[in-house]
Amino acid sequence: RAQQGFTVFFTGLSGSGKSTVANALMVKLMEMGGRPVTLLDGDVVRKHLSSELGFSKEHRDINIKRIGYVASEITKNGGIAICAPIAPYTATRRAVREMVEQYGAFAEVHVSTSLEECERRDRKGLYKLAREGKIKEFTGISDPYEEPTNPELRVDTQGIDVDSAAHEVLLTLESMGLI
Ligand code: GGZ
Repeated sequence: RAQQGFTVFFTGLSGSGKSTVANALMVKLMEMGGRPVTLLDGDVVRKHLSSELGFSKEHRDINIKRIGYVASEITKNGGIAICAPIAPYTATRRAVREMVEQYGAFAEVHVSTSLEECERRDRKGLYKLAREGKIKEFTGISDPYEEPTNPELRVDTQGIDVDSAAHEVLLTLESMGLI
């Protein structure tokens, strides 16, 4: 039978490497051909789908559920959805999993790069602003991040390159019988 659709759901702190690994994974999956691949990246979604939302728990939950809904539709139609938001709340991640699993498989990938390392990188200068109190409710600094307890994969981008991290995700998908 035709291969089922699935969703790869990255979660992790700002600057953990979610987007970078998600992009590398997208390229690898596209090269394999077969199914269409759709990337729902955190900041792109915020720009096009959730532009009116802020970072309160309520707004983050709405944002994640929108991403989950789109991913579930893609999965339903046999495609591959790659999501890469922070998604700090366990219950909300579980709700998305349940939405997607009605139609196909769900692989949660915890990009577990430590707060210390994310803050050391501070690629966009946001951690500095958060420390100064200029950005409120910043994940890891002044807002919670609930660590996933049972992700399909955990990958720390400190000490492993992007390509290897994306390869680990591919191996996980292979072991799940999805590719
Ligand atoms: C966390 C924030 C915040 C606050 C702005 N907390 O590194 P970035 O810049 O590009 O990724 C972060 C992005 C997080 O949006 P998400 O939609 O992924 O978050 S959630 O899943 O919680 O809805 C960061 C930027 O937005 N950003 N303010 N207060 N990240």
